[in-house]
Amino acid sequence: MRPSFVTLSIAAAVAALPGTPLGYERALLKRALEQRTDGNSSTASCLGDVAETATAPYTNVWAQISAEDNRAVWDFVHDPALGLNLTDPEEATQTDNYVYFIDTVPVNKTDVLAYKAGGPPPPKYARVILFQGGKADPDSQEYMVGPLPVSTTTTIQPLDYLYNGGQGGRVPFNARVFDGPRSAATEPLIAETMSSIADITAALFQGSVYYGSEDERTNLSATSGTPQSFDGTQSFRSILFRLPGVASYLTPIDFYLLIDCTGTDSSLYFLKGFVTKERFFETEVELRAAFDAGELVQDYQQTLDADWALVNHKDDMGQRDLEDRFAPSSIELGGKRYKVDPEAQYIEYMGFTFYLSFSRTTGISIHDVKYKGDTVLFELSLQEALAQYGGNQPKAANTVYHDTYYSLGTDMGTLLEGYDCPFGSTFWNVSYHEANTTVTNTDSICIFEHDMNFPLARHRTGGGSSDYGFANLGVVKGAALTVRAIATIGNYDYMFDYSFHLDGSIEVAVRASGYLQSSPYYANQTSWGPRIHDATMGSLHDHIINYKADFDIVGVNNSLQVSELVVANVTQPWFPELGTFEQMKMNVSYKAEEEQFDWAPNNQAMYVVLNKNETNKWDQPRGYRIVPGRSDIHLSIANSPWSRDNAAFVKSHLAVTQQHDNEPFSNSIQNVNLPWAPQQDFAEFFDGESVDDTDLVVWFNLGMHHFTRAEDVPVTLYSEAYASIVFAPQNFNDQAQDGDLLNRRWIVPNKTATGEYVLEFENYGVPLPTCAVQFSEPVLGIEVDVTT
Ligand SMILES: *[C@@H]1O[C@H](CO)[C@@H](O)[C@H](O)[C@H]1NC(C)=O
Ligand SMILES: *[C@@H]1O[C@H](CO)[C@@H](O)[C@H](O)[C@H]1NC(C)=O
Ligand SMILES: *[C@@H]1O[C@H](CO)[C@@H](O)[C@H](O)[C@H]1NC(C)=O
Ligand SMILES: *[C@@H]1O[C@H](CO)[C@@H](O)[C@H](O)[C@H]1NC(C)=O
Ligand SMILES: *[C@@H]1O[C@H](CO)[C@@H](O)[C@H](O)[C@H]1NC(C)=O
Ligand SMILES: *[C@@H]1O[C@H](CO)[C@@H](O)[C@H](O)[C@H]1NC(C)=O
Ligand SMILES: *[C@@H]1O[C@H](CO)[C@@H](O)[C@H](O)[C@H]1NC(C)=O
Ligand SMILES: *[C@@H]1O[C@H](CO)[C@@H](O)[C@H](O)[C@H]1NC(C)=O
Ligand SMILES: *[C@@H]1O[C@H](CO)[C@@H](O)[C@H](O)[C@H]1NC(C)=O
Ligand SMILES: *[C@@H]1O[C@H](CO)[C@@H](O)[C@H](O)[C@H]1NC(C)=O
Ligand SMILES: *[C@@H]1O[C@H](CO)[C@@H](O)[C@H](O)[C@H]1NC(C)=O
Ligand SMILES: *[C@@H]1O[C@H](CO)[C@@H](O)[C@H](O)[C@H]1NC(C)=O
Ligand SMILES: [Cu+2]
Repeated sequence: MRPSFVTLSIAAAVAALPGTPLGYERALLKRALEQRTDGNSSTASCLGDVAETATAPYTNVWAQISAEDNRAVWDFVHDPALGLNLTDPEEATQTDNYVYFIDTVPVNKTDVLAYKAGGPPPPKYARVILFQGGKADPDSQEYMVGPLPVSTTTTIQPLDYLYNGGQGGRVPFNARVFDGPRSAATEPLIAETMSSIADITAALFQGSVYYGSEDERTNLSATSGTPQSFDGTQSFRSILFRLPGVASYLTPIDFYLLIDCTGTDSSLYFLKGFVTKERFFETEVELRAAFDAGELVQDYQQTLDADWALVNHKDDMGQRDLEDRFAPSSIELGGKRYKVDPEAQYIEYMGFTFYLSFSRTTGISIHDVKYKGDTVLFELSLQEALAQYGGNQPKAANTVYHDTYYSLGTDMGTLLEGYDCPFGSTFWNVSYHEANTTVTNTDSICIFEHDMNFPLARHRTGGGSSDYGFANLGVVKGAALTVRAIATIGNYDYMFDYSFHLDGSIEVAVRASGYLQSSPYYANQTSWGPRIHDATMGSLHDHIINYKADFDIVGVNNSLQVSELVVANVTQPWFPELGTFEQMKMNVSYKAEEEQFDWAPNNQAMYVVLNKNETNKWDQPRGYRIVPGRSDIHLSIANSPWSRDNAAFVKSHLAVTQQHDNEPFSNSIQNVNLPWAPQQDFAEFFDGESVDDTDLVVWFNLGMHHFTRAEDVPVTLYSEAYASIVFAPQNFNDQAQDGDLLNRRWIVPNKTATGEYVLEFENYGVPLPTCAVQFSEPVLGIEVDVTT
């Protein structure tokens, strides 16, 4: 498409409104028009400007290790003298030792606080995951290499202290990530088995055959989810076949292959059986007998052309009236009102200051959030995006995703200006290390201030002896700054938003779009979702997105106050006729110990993280309330074998723990294949420690119970698959923090000498802007290898 240019003129829009100023709304508009000419209107383009530069007060200590450090660490671990016996991952098989990835060891809070108090910068360490299939007892082991930069004092040691499962950073081979080499090792068995029954699959599924993923005749694709082990002593794949193509997630066929792939010797792998039509066949002989008896004829056939599953315009759906016009867009008309330090990934906005960091496993995190100079949060970060499915078939039943297992951060991709984020947003890259190179995903974080489309505050005081029927009207504009990234993890596009509001509140939101992981359609599986296409069913599942909020309300030592609304029977002497009557009141208490807990029924409790020793002008402890938003849920199932002991973090709405340097994460990235013997067990965090007047961490879940529907085709919609939470000041200040905002109007009817009333508008020196907005068709960035 050719670039298109649109010029938008506020003045023209206002001038076009007809009528004389009779009612006060019209008077407002007339005045708005007049204000254009009497203020300091900007004539600059409203889009072209870049954010002004801020200077971060200190180094971003949460930043990843640099490309140079990554290369040096790569060389360090590959030094033959170290004896790790590493193979190039590009050429490795599962029986070799090789680097899985190099990332950054989370910096200890203790060291950060010491640094901020004038101490030395925290030491930097690389986190190196080695897959050691070449060892006698094959495994995956994490190491920490540092301090960096690599020098003669650099050492390598097991990175065990992050994990409480008993084996530290070690994961047995059978539970380690099922990467390319492991997948390749199972391919001969799959190809051999499926080739042998090619006549059956061809007859049942419109000629579909599987002779191996690389074979030219193959026109089925094989997929299996996680877990692929229960406790690391066994390994298996529950494989679902699909018609290949861009929308294969929506074109599954009713055929499953179950294999055992325990250990590193692929000659020992074996067939566990086949499933189709909800029947299990342990051997090919049994399958063939049923086939020959005509029992496997399929009731529904998958579509061969999957155009229906693409997110393009559907010509056959017609067109809506006026939909050929460009849709409304949020633009920063007055110029950018935030400052950034791109080097330090530091942002200043309307009293807020904070840092960003990025990791290949968890994406973006927020650090050291201050509001008007006082600390609110030490860290706000994604921990895990979990999804668990259900169905009377092996693939859905055997699917629990932990998306950090797929290095969720590396899936944060380029955002389309004007569509994914407003025109004029600030775009930042994300980078991560891949072997000895560093990959950059361009424009994968966007930062923008946007209209809330509702005022932050307003009041029209009635009465007043004027023709206008009111004494005064005050309205404050509503705006917020959002930091956004979208990670496309296989089928799903998770949108992560962190929004900073003018009143000091902070909102966390997550949305999901993208393809359902669907099932072949079974007419009698109505308990697991509806039919959504010819041969496709939407599979019921839960998404639970786990976050960490390390509050430091004006200092590290905080408490979690619970104000429960209770009903009390009271008597009041001035109402003798009532005798005893019910009233509601607050029962205020503090969480004493570490605990996992749920939102109170009917949301009849307020949770506030506060500092008992820091009070506002009214002697109230300063705090932030945890305000439930939309869809704050936990996992529906507590005792599933697929998520039994490795997912405690998604089994309550909320949790509070004492902060510890060795408990930075609720989950581990290889936990998904260890549901019965977790590497990291969040439940172990709750060992009776105090959370009263100490450094505490709140963990919370957002998510969706995904009741699938026809409207999930072609993709799930962000409008509905949406969850949020808000942290709002609770006596943190002496009053609402809108009094210092100039973006407001104060309107008072004033009696002139002739006895008429005119509306006097106060604009506090912020007149309406005039600007020409020139849009250009957005361009998509690319991934580049930075070989510095
Ligand atoms: C090094 O690893 C290879 C597999 O990659 C293995 O065959 C070899 O025995 C190992 N060498 C030593 C000394 O462990
Ligand atoms: C798959 O390929 C076979 C030939 O190998 C062909 O006969 C059949 O029509 C194809 N099926 C589909 C679904 O494309
Ligand atoms: C993002 O990466 C591209 C490609 O390396 C580079 O040209 C651009 O300047 C980077 N953007 C920022 C904001 O650093
Ligand atoms: C990265 O590693 C590969 C394989 O070990 C090597 O061939 C290449 O030269 C290395 N590149 C850099 C930039 O170090
Ligand atoms: C659906 O019907 C089939 C055939 O009667 C049966 O084998 C299967 O168990 C049924 N599934 C469910 C979930 O009821
Ligand atoms: C608050 O003050 C008390 C008494 O002075 C002290 O024991 C406690 O450690 C203080 N707590 C914090 C969070 O400063
Ligand atoms: C209040 O007293 C009434 C009458 O005794 C009783 O029915 C009711 O349950 C009481 N309510 C509460 C909250 O105790
Ligand atoms: C008030 O809360 C405390 C702590 O949760 C609880 O033990 C007590 O029973 C509650 N009292 C009422 C009247 O609900
Ligand atoms: C962080 O703290 C833990 C627990 O005290 C300690 O074992 C570890 O060595 C520290 N890590 C770094 C990088 O200093
Ligand atoms: C925080 O509380 C701990 C006890 O839980 C105390 O040792 C420490 O000194 C306190 N820190 C501050 C900054 O008040
Ligand atoms: C109200 O009108 C009077 C008379 O025109 C004028 O002197 C005064 O400044 C006006 N007040 C305001 C608040 O504009
Ligand atoms: C216009 O800007 C100047 C300089 O910034 C300022 O002194 C003046 O008050 C402004 N006028 C209005 C009407 O805002
Ligand atoms: Cu979903």
